[in-house]
Amino acid sequence: MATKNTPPVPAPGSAQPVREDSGGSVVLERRTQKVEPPQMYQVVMLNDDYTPMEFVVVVIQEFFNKDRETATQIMLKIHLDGKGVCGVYSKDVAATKVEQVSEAARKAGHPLQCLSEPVE
Ligand code: TYC
Repeated sequence: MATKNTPPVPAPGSAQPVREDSGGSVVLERRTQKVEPPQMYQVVMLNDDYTPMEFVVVVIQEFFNKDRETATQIMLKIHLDGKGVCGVYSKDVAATKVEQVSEAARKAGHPLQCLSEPVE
């Protein structure tokens, strides 16, 4: 098999510091690798006075994969508090959700707004 005797390729960022000890031998120093989890983004939907509740519920079900009960609870929270989180995603996915919601609202003629922001 072609891959059998190939030397292991170090993962990016995993190169170990190299030094020589007093005897002139090459020593690889042990290093604990730290990988930060990626920054996540929450998609926040804003309340307004014109978008129908039913439209918001359907949008939350469709684009945030929520069941009707959960979508209704999120919509009511937004209606009462002025805003609410519909989901938490990687940066690119969150941006896509914002675009999908904005496009659906624009097509339907509703002023529904949403945005994405870093979590914490
Ligand atoms: N406040 C709207 C109404 O009373 C309903 C609504 C809920 C609109 C959530 C936007 O993100 C929203 N028809």
